[in-house]
Amino acid sequence: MVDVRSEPERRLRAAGILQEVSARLGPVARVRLGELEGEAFLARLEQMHLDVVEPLDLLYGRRTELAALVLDLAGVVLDAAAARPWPLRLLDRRREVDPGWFQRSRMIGYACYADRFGGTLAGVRDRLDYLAELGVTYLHLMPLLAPREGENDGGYAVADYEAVDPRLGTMADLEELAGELHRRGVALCVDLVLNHTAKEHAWARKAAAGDPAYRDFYLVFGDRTLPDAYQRTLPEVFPDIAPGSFTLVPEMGGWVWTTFNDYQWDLNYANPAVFRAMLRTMLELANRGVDVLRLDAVPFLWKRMGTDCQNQPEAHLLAQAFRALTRVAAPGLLFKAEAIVAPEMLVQYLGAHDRFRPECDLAYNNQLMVVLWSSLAARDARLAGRSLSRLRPEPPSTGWVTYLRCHDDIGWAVSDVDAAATGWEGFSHRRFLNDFYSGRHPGSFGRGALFQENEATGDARISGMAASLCGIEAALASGDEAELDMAVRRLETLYSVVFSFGGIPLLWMGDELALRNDPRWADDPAHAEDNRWLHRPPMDWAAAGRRADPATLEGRVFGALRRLADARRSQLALRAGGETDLLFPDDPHVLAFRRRHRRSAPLLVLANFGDGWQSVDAGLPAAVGLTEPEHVHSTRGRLDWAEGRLHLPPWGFAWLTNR
Ligand code: OTU
Repeated sequence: MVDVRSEPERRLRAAGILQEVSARLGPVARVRLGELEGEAFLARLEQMHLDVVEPLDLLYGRRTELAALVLDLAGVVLDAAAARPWPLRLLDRRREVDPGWFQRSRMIGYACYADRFGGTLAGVRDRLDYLAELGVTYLHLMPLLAPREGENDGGYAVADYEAVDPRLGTMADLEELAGELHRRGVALCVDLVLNHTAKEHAWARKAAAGDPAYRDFYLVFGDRTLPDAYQRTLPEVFPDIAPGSFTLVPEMGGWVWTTFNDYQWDLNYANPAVFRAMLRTMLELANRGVDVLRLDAVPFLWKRMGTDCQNQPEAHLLAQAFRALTRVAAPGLLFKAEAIVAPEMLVQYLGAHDRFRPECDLAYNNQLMVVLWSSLAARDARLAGRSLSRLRPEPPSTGWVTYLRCHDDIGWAVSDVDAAATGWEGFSHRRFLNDFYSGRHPGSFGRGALFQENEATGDARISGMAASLCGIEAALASGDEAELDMAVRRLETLYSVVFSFGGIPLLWMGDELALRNDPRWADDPAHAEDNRWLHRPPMDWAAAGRRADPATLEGRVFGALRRLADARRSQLALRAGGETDLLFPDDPHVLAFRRRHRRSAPLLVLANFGDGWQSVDAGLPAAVGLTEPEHVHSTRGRLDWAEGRLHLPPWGFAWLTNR
């Protein structure tokens, strides 16, 4: 990005442009929104000049007349503000007064496919009492907009952003569900697949029919020269099912950029018309009652020759401009970044750049997820401590989404540097993890499967449900009760970290019942090529029926997660916006960190990844400010102090606070 203007110059120009736009739009806004709301709308617009005009200038300033673009987009936003239903405006009002609403320790997330959980959107609504039992306040429904027919990458190939998948219901059903969730104090998160559309989307069809305006919505190359040049530095996301990043499409007269599957065409964000169209889509969903947009594959939005075409500065500028503009109409809307990237690049999606630039409010903490599984297999928490301590802190107005499993595979984002500092070799450790979780390692309790093994690089990722990866599946198969106890403990301890690291913990559907891999995952021919369906089983409502019985596996796991949720709610230190400090105890099996928030007592979390009793120096709590350590929650419901040490049972955890 070469920009000849200096930053102060750009700022002045930005402020000037927004003043002008605001003056032109002002009278209309006051009429359409009323005096009070019109004034608030204009104030938001003007306040955001740094977040809107600057990014747009850098993105499109050389291609279009900036003032006209801003005026046009502000008009799109005003239309959305005028169409915003009253109940949502009331929510906005609350959230503007209380911008930390999503950071509270009462926030507990749950992610599922609507069809696999409840059949339809109406079916999901009928199951909300179940989620209430778990204390869920944040519901992420996997892609639910109309996808292409047949293979659609789990809904990540959208054919129509304006319609709900007809098998799930209608937009009216979505509105009704959102309304019911809001009455229950639950926020709704929905996927926005913005990097690509299905090749069946109307934009793609028009492009293929020769409409030049729509052709410019995609990235098309007449011959292989540029694709080959790009491909030299592009990693393959699906080397096995969709090798390469370009697809020859005769109707388009060339090669179309397809980062993921060949039916998913990447959008051309260098074209402001694409930005405008996606902005409208976002506002439309916000006005249906969606509270959080999960920005799918956001690192991929901008391409640059000679790079891996991920995490480019422009991808951040796009997210910043989208956020600022959508907020003007829907101040209660949040963005969640789905950026499964190297740890040093992650916090940038939360706005941590050279200066804070509001970007996404939430981001998946992929690093935590990866090192939890790494610690479990290695029975060693040192790598986890080291790499998590290197994670730059998230800006105080944002938060992590912490999780153990999701619908995707686990990619071993373990840096060679962190591995070396632990005395391991990065590549062999990643290979060990693949062997361990695919069950090939001698004595392994993991029952997952390799995903996208890359012959050329030796890389692979892992598919599998948490219960299968942590040993529950293996223990059930062998009928070994003691081993089952240990496996349940592993699951509980992993989640004890997810629930206490800070941010919103997100449960993946089925983990609360220890659901295992779906043995019938390949039955659907549209899924057979993609073993991520192993860990996307249909909800087992019969198993859920046993959740109140502590003598059953389901009862034990469900009860454990409920207790974690209850304990979490009582701890102010767990709200997002606080700080997580990694500690380095004298036992390599124990992961230890302190969670702090300026309004509360600290919380000390200890998790034992060893298969025997382990201990930390009894002075550790005092050393981090817990002079009168008090038990909050733990595997055994009490703290075991002996001989100057605090002892943790095999695979056990403990939460302590200061009396
Ligand atoms: C996402 O994942 C979704 O979560 C996947 O289910 C989709 O297949 C994919 O996008 C395409 O829509 O590479 O292996 O840094 O890691 O966007 C999964 C982000 C992926 C990428 C992520 C992507």
